[in-house]
Amino acid sequence: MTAVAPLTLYTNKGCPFAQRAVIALKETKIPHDEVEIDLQNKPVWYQPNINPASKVPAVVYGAKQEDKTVAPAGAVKLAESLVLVEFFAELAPDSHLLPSDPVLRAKARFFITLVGDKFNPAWQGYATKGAGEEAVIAAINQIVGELDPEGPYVLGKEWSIADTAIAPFVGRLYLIAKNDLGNWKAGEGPKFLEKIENIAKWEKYAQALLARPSFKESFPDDYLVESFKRRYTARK
Ligand SMILES: N[C@@H](CCC(=O)N[C@@H](CS)C(=O)NCC(=O)O)C(=O)O
Repeated sequence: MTAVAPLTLYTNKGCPFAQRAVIALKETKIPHDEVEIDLQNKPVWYQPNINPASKVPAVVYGAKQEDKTVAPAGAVKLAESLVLVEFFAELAPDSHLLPSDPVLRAKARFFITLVGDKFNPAWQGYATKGAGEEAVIAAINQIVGELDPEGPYVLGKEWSIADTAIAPFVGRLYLIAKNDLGNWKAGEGPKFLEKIENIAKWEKYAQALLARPSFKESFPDDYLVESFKRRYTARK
């Protein structure tokens, strides 16, 4: 790997967007520091000094940073999970996170638009707002149509930015369904899960995502179950 300048990731273990950045850092093996930001009680320095949008993930890159509450002279501040994932991929081209073939790059980016425009709104509407499951099944079928025929990942054998973008959300959908935590009738979560598990190509892909070490190591199941219980029960 080419030498990389000092890098600090500001993250939160419950945030799916931050998990994208963590997965990409694990896949690329870029040396870095991590700072956990408490989103319920955000440090006063975070917005003015690190990320004007006040969200995680964010990065300070390019100069040695003794004090994590401020970006030193000569460093840049970066944010937005998908921007960071591509940035890490470009810092570490050998990781193949961003394929060298322009067609595969375009496919990966197209897949990522499906995740943001179709898959995420559909399952989040179903799990939190009482919307029907039909939109989730339709989004899953559309995603299946984009998967490499052999797999196991979107583009084939290599894990890419596309898998990185969707994995945190598939993990949360499965966790919420398995533990029946959605804003739905009791028992509906496991039934829904059975339905999507029967879409063979989807299920093979979902299991490959959930088994990837970079995903598993950055997915705190028990912590997430507790936080979803608090969040979703409050809505019921
Ligand atoms: N579009 C952003 C979304 C990031 C985001 O919404 N992060 C949430 C936590 S999951 C956050 O930091 N929220 C804090 C706040 O809005 O105050 C990305 O992809 O990075």
